[in-house]
Amino acid sequence: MRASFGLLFALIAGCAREPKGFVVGFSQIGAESAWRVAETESIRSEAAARGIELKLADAGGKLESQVAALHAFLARGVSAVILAPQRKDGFEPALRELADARIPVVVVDRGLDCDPSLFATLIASDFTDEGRRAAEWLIAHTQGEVRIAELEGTAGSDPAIERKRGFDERIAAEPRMRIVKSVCAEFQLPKGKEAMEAIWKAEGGGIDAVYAHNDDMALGAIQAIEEAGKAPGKDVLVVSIDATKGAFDAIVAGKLSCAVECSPLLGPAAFDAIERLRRGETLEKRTVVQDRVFDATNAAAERPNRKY
Ligand code: GYE
Repeated sequence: MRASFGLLFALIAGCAREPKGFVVGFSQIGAESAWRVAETESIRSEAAARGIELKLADAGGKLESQVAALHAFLARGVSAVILAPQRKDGFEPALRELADARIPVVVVDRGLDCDPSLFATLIASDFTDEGRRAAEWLIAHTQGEVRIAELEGTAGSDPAIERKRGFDERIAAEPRMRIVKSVCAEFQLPKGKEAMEAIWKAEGGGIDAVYAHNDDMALGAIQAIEEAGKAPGKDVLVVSIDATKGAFDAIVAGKLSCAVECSPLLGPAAFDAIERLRRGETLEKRTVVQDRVFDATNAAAERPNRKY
């Protein structure tokens, strides 16, 4: 049934909706991190460059608001939807309504646990692999016992689940490495700092490394480590994921040890997908964004090229 999805969409977009103009609704989670701000900007600027009207709904970090935004897009009869889902669950009923109304959905940034016929494609990084690569960096750059504090992203979100899985998988083979505490800090800098302060206190400073699911939480942890009178990057190694400009600066300053890249610049790929649906093409279900790893060996050279 979904094979004809693109064609149907092309027909509908071509007849009924075209006179009103081509309007894309973008349901964004919020602005909890530098990564997400960059993603919003990428989608906004790409729509503008293509002359496509974008309706941006920022859910302020609330799942209910994201679902409400999907219902509002449905009521308005937008031509297509871009969805960056906060959690893996909770979206299926709204997606079914959009599918029934033949409004195609391009999922970006994070994956979903739902009937895959309810969205046209998913464009996102391989979060499990990001977690593995962060663990591999720590394994390669430490010796002896390593007591790790883990700062987790939003509970129930694809990147938090998979980054944990990938990291755990790799360190399971290294008995000298042990996660002593995992705390959810919701991908936010102030919460990362608070969580690190609490862990430091509870463990009496017995932490050798921090694994943060994103840069913002790592930058918060770095502040907490400094306030505890220790040197991040030396006394306590910090590794994270995203590789934002802030992370690059921290690597160059010697405070962040490693940042696994996760690109938020998803606007071009998202609108390419929409244009292809518009032409009646059927899309591959999954596009994996390719990421690199940065540390003191390559960060300074790459810093001037960073776009986020
Ligand atoms: O790593 C983090 C953000 O969903 C991949 O969400 C994204 C993650 C990103 O807030 O910084």
